[in-house]
Amino acid sequence: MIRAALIGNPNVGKTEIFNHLTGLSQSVGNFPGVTVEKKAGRLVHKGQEIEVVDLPGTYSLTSNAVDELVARDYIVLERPDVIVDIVDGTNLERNLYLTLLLLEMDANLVVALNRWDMVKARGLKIDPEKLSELLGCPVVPTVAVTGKGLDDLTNSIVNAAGRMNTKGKNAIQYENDIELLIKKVEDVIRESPAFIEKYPQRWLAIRMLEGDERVMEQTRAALSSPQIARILSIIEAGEAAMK
Ligand SMILES: Nc1nc2c(ncn2[C@@H]2O[C@H](COP(=O)(O)OP(=O)(O)OP(=O)(O)O)[C@@H](O)[C@H]2O)c(=O)[nH]1
Ligand SMILES: [Mg+2]
Repeated sequence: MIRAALIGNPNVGKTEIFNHLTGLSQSVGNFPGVTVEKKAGRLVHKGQEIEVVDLPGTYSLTSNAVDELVARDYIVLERPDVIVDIVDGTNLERNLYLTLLLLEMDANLVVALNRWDMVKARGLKIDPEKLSELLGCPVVPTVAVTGKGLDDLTNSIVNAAGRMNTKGKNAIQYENDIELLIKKVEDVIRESPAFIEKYPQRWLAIRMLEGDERVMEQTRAALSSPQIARILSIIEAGEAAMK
């Protein structure tokens, strides 16, 4: 069975897509924040069973906001095989922030370029193929309300699951000195196999360098004091170098 999760900013059409795919009916609303709990459903596509999870809307994965944690925890802890990032095509720039965060996590990503009907109606110029090239993942135009593009989307999910284990692909590379810091932090984290079994190590390292409070808390719980001291000194050295 393929496990796929639908993630995206609030009010972009995730639940509408979930309902079409699974035949279930979660409530859809014309305002953000309708989905507060994750919900799972199933479908069979060309003989392949797929479990789809509909997540509450989220703008980022670094935030400490409680309502964003459901989505973040699901993705980080449950590690679905494929993450389907539903993007509102009429609000592309804002939506792509989350897409970049997902790429940074080495997520096995498929992007649904939703509200394609409105993109067309407004005469917006978006080239899905070009976008796919830039992001390094499939981009499928969809119209959630009519179901247009959802068959293509499901095909892309199955294909993405087939090329699972893109780990280490690191779609986003930072400048050399930052990459070096990430590597140093990773070296420390790797000493605790239980910790990195739970979380992707590169993702953890980047969050620590970014000063993510929740990740630091979890780090303090998982690592020894000398290890934490080493990480803090890498962060400090990095901050000093960046000034
Ligand atoms: N025209 C058009 N409207 C859409 C499309 N997709 C979704 N909508 C509408 O957008 C609104 C939000 O859809 P939802 O499926 O509830 O969005 P969501 O992403 O689940 O929202 P949250 O759970 O609040 O994060 C609904 O009124 C949908 O009918 C689309 O492709 N085209
Ligand atoms: Mg929803």
